[in-house]
Amino acid sequence: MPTVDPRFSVLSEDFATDPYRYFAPLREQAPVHYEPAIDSYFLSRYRDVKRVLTDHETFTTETLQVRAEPVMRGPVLAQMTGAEHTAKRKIVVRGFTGQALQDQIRAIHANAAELIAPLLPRGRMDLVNDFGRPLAVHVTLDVLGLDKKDWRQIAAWHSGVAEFITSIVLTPERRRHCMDCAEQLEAYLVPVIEQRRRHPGEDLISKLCTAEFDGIAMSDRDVTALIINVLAAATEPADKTLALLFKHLIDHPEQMAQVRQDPTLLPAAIAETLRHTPPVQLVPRQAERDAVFAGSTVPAGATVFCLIGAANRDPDAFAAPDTFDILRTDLATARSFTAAAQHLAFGAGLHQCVGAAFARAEIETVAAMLLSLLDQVRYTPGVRYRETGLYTRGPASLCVDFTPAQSTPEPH
Ligand code: 2IO
Repeated sequence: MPTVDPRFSVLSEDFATDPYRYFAPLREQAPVHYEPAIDSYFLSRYRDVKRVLTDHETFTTETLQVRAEPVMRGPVLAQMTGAEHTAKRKIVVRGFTGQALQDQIRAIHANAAELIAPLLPRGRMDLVNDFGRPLAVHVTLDVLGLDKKDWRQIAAWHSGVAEFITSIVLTPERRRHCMDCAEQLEAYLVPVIEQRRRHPGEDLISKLCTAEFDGIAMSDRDVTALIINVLAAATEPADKTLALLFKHLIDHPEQMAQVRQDPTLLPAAIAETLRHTPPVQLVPRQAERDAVFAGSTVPAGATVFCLIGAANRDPDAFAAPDTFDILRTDLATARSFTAAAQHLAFGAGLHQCVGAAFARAEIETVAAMLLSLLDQVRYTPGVRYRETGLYTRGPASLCVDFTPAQSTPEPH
């Protein structure tokens, strides 16, 4: 096992290549790892991460003012507190549950069927770049009620926004590029919001524009920030989770066979994918007062990063944590997409992901469709597998060969 060298850095090339091999040494030898270049602390133990995410008095989301607000063009939900947060969170939850979610599942199904059709006869595809990524963008645009003919432009602006949020260090040039993307995206959204306020439809933007909770409604700035927030949050992790699920199932043929034989195991496979390889690896917080972890002090005012991937593989929380096992008994599937989730892929506490149920529906719907359409899914020979990203992390590509199944997609 590697030891944590005093020169070890989460900003190093080595860590970026394979962070997972550093998680055990970090948990054991440097549970409070300080990174001088960015004056931040990295926590890796399950109980410490859980504490940071749930002790809202000591650890706030204040850091998003510099890490997110500039490109979100307004305050996002996760920055809000108190009655305002409760009310606006309820509005967003409503937009992702009940009838709204049922409509969204229909859109997911339709988009997936449309995108997979031309790929099927080829017997080969890149699950990330040919399918998962465009799918994530198309679905998100449908949810928001934005025009899919603009999808490449919106996806390009979005990647600038995502780069800003998920970069640990940004050069002034990249920062300028990200800000340009965000400003153009905002300019694109302003007339849309104006139009939805006048003629609301069934889409999420209309709901954000018209909804009220306890007499609290959303300002134009709130709506803009929430649209950009949803765009990033529904796009960034989606293709990664889908590809990681397939990677794990390809790597564990016996579990692939079990899921194919009993599709009701799919949610367990998704939950285990989120535990084993969470697509969002970092969650930032700000310490409002000194806090002691395992004998080390995180000083008041410090930025703290929760290492979600490390926490999810803490042996104090999960047995044989490095093993991918869809049948593990210490990860309850029914709880895995709710506030009672044991894994921390959706965070925890007041700001836990509002899109968890939507995420589950999306990955479940699409994975079920792929499993029924693609037989004998295997790696394309000779293609090297590579993951990228420190903040959001996933396969750069996942090239697979398959045999098209004899069935056609069921109408939904
Ligand atoms: C801007 C990393 C895309 C969220 C943030 C406040 C976004 C917030 C997250 C996830 C995924 C992003 N944070 N979703 O970690 O809404």
